[in-house]
Amino acid sequence: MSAVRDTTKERQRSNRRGFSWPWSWRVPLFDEPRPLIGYVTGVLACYVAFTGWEAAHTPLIAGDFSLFTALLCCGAVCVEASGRLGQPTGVWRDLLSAWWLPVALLLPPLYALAAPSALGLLSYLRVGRGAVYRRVFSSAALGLSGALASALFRWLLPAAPHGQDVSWLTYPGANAWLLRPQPAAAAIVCAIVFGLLNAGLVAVAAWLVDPEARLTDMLWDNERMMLDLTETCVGILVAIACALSTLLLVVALPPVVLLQRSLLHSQLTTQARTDPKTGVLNAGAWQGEATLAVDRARRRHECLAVLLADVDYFKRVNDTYGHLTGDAVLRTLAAEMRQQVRETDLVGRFGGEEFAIVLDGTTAAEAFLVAERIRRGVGVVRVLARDMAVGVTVSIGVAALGNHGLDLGELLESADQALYRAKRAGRDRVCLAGQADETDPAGGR
Ligand code: GH3
Ligand code: MG
Ligand code: MG
Repeated sequence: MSAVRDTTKERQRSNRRGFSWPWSWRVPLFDEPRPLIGYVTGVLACYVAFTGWEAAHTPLIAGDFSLFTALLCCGAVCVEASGRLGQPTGVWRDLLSAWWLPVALLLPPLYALAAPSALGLLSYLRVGRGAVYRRVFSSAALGLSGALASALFRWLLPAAPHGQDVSWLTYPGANAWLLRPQPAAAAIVCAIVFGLLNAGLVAVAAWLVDPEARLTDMLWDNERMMLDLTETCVGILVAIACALSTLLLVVALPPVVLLQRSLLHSQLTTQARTDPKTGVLNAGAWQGEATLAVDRARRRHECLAVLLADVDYFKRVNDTYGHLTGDAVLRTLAAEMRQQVRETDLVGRFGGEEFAIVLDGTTAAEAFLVAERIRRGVGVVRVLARDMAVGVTVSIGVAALGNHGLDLGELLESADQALYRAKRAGRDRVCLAGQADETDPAGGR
């Protein structure tokens, strides 16, 4: 305990001087769950051992080294060009694999091991700091995946003419053999292996941080699959350009930089619209989206409903189990609400422990049933705290466009009044706006 406190003090002192001492880096990793510490250490040990072995067995050749430097410079331009936009917090994606893949396919595994560490260090110094062990781990995971893809490529094509001391400016390029059908097919297979290995290594680490989450959910996510596919395709195209002539990197660089910047921009935009605690829309973003949805429904004479949900006796949860457990409960509730509605419905955090939902194309009666489903779903989810399962209930007010209001403001007011009635009637229930308690379709329950 005292060691942790001392190191934290040291970190505070060193931060004041604007410099972070290496020994303060150990704190975040050693605060993590033991299985994660073991896993990260194991991956790093494999990385070091593989790098040592490759360094001892790879002849250093001028042509290889120049190509490696050219690809690293392109990656560095990408880091610099996107760095000015800032960096999203938490897990975020970049398109740097566009440069790892050519390194893995065109050069021996040693270079694939070294490239992510070199650019990872640059990105750490130039863009953002964050937890060092995460950066080191992701560089090691990328390096190992790239090196294994590179070794596989060489195993599939034993005649691959690598390791010749060629001028890297020659045309047709020293690696033009890669464009023949068989090597091209092998390159695509290795690119897929590279992507899968890296995703697998990272997903296991994420699962060890949050064992409640399903490993398959971490691996199969539509958005992530699209990004992985784009990254792999861009990487293959850059490798092909590079195989023709390294000079073509000048042509490949601008579109990759632009893609990288737009990817980062979209992640920053999503983050600015998301409530960090619960992962649903924040109040401002919800308000904006909800106003558009209500206006659209009114123009098209379509139905739409708004739900306002408030957690019952939430203060007691905080008072009994602490605010961190309260936060975990809010996160779980938000996930449950998201799961109970369609992808297109808008779920937002309206206030502290209040959530608002817009249901497109939904009548008052249908919205009431959805609200009931949410109420029941929330009633059965539990969060573990001090070995106890903490559960809460919600009260929900429902208002429908046309029946209870003509714009978002009126709908929210009606839903709020219905919510107030639900609270007064005993909580853990749904009330429809404009109805007396006894006439609620569910009979107040
Ligand atoms: P009621 O059934 O009448 O809604 O009772 P309640 O205790 O939920 O209502 P009240 O408005 O008195 O308390 C809301 C509590 O929600 C108080 C506040 O500390 C807590 N809260 C608001 N935002 C957060 C948050 O982000 N995290 C945590 N842990 N608690 C929060
Ligand atoms: Mg409440
Ligand atoms: Mg409240």
